[in-house]
Amino acid sequence: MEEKNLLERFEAYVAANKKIEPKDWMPDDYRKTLIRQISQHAHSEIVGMLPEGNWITRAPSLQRKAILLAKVQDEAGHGLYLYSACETLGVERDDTLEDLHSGKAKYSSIFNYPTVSWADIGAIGWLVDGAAIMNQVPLCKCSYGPYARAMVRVCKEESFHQRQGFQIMLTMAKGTPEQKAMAQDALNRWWWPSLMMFGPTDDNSPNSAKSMKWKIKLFSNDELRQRFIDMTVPQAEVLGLTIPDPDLKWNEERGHYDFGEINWEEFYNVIKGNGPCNKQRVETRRNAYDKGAWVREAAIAHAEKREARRKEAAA
Ligand code: FAQ
Repeated sequence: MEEKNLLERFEAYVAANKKIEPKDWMPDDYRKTLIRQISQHAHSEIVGMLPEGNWITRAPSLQRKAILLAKVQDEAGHGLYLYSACETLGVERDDTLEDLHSGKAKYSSIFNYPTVSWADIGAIGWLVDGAAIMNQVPLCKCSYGPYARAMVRVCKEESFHQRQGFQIMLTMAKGTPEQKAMAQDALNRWWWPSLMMFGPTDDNSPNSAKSMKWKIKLFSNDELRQRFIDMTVPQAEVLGLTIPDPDLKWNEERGHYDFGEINWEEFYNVIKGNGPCNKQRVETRRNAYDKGAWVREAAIAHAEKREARRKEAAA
């Protein structure tokens, strides 16, 4: 079939909300956009393990340690589903990881901020997982089958993570004045970076037009950011904490909260690699990859042995 006809058929398929599968014809740009977004999403999950991993041994009780350990493990799992989804598009996992290690590929800006107190673990679960869910629930209905299916399980786990974060914040906010102050301090530091997770404003989002046309993205960056704010403000009220934005105000006419200006200079600085922890995060990932070489080799040797045994038994 001619390229033009293939494209028309592809677009009609997407318009009818059908899923594109790995062996289906797809425009090169669709494939490239998916590889970019899914690999960056996978990198975000595994880099996202680092700020929280930092607190596993220091969590305040055995139960909190066990919960945090399980959450961080879930994030490793999300990274694995996403790298697998990415591989269905014809790229090698090692190449995508190389892009992370060389600084060519991005990962979410949020994971370049430090976790300085236990309350930060609450704020990450409540705000960062909250923002991740807002962005990712629509991805369960995106046009690419393997990505959409991976997202279903990811979102279920993220909603558990969000609740555990809120529960930590609630315990601290209702605790001693010092604990409440720690929770407020964490909210002050994580609020604005959480809003940046949704990406630049729609006017400054070069990838949105194509991604929305192809139903990779179903809602724009600004739409999802607004939804997140509208959902989170009442939750802060339940906690008795103050969102650090003097311009935050319910707008009856719009039916949404108005909010203050995001510091876009900070955002672009962080995604260029100059945030507080960028260098440390990439260095940690690179070391983990190098030190894990023997595990990958052993896993391959084991798989080869099993395959040889299976063939022998079948012969
Ligand atoms: N950080 O044209 P757009 C999580 C880049 S997972 C860094 O608007 P797009 C789980 C963007 O890549 C969090 N870079 O781009 C967890 C592009 O650069 P490029 C990750 C950002 O793709 C929780 C450029 O700016 N979630 O949190 C950011 O249409 C707790 C222009 O931007 C996903 O990856 C940013 N915040 O929209 C784990 C979800 N924003 O690539 C541990 C899937 C933008 O051309 C603990 N991804 N950029 O060089 C998406 O939905 C989209 O990719 C957006 C960006 C919305 C992130």
